[in-house]
Amino acid sequence: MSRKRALVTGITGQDGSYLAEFLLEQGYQVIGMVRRSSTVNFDRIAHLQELEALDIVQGDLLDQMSLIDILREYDPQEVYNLAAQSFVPTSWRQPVLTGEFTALGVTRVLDAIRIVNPDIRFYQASSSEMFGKVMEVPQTESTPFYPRSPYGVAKVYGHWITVNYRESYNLYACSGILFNHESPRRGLEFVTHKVTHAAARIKLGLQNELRLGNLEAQRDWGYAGDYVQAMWLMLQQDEPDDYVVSTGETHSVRELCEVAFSYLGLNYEEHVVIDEKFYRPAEVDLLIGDATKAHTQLGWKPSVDFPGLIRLMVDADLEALRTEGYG
Ligand code: NAP
Ligand code: F7E
Repeated sequence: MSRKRALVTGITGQDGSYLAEFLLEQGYQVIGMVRRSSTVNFDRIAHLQELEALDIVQGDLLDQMSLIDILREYDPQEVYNLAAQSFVPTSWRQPVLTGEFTALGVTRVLDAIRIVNPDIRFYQASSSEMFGKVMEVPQTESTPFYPRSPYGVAKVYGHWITVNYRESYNLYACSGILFNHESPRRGLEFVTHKVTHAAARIKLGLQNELRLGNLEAQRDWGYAGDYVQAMWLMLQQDEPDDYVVSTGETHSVRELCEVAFSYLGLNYEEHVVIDEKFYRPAEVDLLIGDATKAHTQLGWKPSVDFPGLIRLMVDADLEALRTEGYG
């Protein structure tokens, strides 16, 4: 029997690497779409690259034909659209580009599916940033959206075009509304990794100060390895639907600093410096998700709690620095 095939856009990102690992473990042939660049940056998937069940192909969310050609050539049964400009502050600096990738890119993938094979099952990486200035606490699948950044606005478009193509063309298309999820593979500009990495460097005497923005912002932080399993589960149901994926707990950036620094026997107040540069033009103050639907219909539950997540990231940062010869 031939393997099931899945196309993953954004395979070089945090989630793409965990999803690829998970799908390969399930026996899939994984087709990873990467955009062309002058230098190859496959750090997160380097350990998978030699596997016969992984094909890396060039394509871009900005280029419709590349998407159509990939679907024609590889004939996947499932497509996971994880590619996006995903850093919120950049979305104010590059709002049009963010809209092209993160919003219209979704339509390009959906159109490619509609044209090549409407039986393909589609997952869209939607975001809790769509809730923005929250209209309800906690947030569920029916909470109205009020995005607070060009990124959030683009994700609202991506969500609704997914729903629209499901309703217009009867596609099996799902939108996963995932709350913040982190890991040692998280980009260093995101606040969790920025804090755990700096705490580890301070512990080893490599720096003394950490400059941050709004310490009072609250997020529902989970572990990326858990969240990619929810993506897959969404595409294994009888009917397509949209799901919130979250832990149901919220913590502030200040608490994040406390947990990371105290784990290393440090006092964050002696190192953290507030820098206006990291404040946003419009902030998302509080996110907390209610994932009851994912629990009951998908049987999905997170396995890593907030302190456990932060400690595993600190441990990984320390380990990486020691491997580089520090400490
Ligand atoms: P990430 O680490 O920033 O990865 C983004 C990926 O998208 C990278 O592989 C990047 O490729 C690729 N990409 C960007 N623009 C592209 C284009 N024009 N064509 C093809 N590929 C392109 O993001 P992540 O944290 O893994 O998140 C995955 C998805 O989930 C994103 O859509 C994000 O917006 C969404 N999301 C994330 C979270 C979270 O907490 N992590 C929560 C909710 C939703 P390069 O390596 O070439 O840059
Ligand atoms: O910020 C505050 C900042 O950049 C979290 C993306 O994956 O999750 C992510 O978006 C909070 C914000 O993530 C700094 O103001 C304080 O309130 O880690 P972040 P995000 O903006 O929540 C969602 C779900 C996505 O979909 C996105 O793609 O932390 N904060 N000081 C800071 N944030 C950063 N980055 N840097 C600071 O120095």
